[in-house]
Amino acid sequence: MRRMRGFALITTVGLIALAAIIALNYSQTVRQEIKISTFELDRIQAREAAESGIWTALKELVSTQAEEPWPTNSTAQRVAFNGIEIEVAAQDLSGLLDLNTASSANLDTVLEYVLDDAARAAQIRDLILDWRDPDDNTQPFGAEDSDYRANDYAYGAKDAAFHVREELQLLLNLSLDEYRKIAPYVTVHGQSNSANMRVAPDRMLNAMQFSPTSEARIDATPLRPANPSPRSAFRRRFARQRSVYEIFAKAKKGAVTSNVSATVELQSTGRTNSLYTVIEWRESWPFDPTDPTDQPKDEF
Ligand SMILES: [Ca+2]
Ligand SMILES: [Ca+2]
Repeated sequence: MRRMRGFALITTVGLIALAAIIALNYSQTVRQEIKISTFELDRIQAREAAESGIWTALKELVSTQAEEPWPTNSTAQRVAFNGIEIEVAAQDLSGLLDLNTASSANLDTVLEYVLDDAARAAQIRDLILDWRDPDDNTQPFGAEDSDYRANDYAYGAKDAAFHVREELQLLLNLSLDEYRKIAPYVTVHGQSNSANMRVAPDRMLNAMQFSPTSEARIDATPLRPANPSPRSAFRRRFARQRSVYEIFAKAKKGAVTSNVSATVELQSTGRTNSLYTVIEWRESWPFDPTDPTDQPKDEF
């Protein structure tokens, strides 16, 4: 009888211990889930805030009533959404160098500044020219179909316009590091042989201003009059053939940082009843637009 009681006691103690272990595990799991939920909530709120930053900038860009139009040279602006501070920078893409229309001299200027290597700059300049020109005649340091074939590439020179900035990475032997250095200076939406210095970001001003070979001339006219008229600002903004902007927004919530970027074209005619078209939307930044240096970031 005593032995049976002893056995029952051991069993009971064992069961209590097991229950305690299960309860402990359960509470740890709950704590873990709460932590994950908080992180997930922060992630959602940060993303929502960053997206609202894009729409805020877009609203400013299309607004005809703005007393002080937003800077479009990548100068960071701060706005808030649901108590979350957002950093937003808009870049008029005529302020960057167009891969399709940039003159050979201007490509050279920017590439030499960015790479700090005149010989390599000349090579990449010629690779760009051969990629976009329709002929099969190789530039002195460039590459056409036969050169790509000789290097075991499955494709040749495109002989047509760059469609996106990232296409640069397809050029013969162009490294990822070189691409990351060049990317912040170039676009496919500039539509000019040079960069518009009045809306160029600081890094582009540095690249163009300090080069003796630069073809760019700084226009001394201020970007806008001291007391801007919204109507004239509107007309000026839409006077160009196309107005394309790249907008960057960053929002932080808790331990989460959300970066969103968008390329948008503002419409000048009523063909589509829409004031803008989103050309690209990214859940990341291709580079830090507010960084005045040309050092690439790791979080590409
Ligand atoms: Ca060629
Ligand atoms: Ca070609």
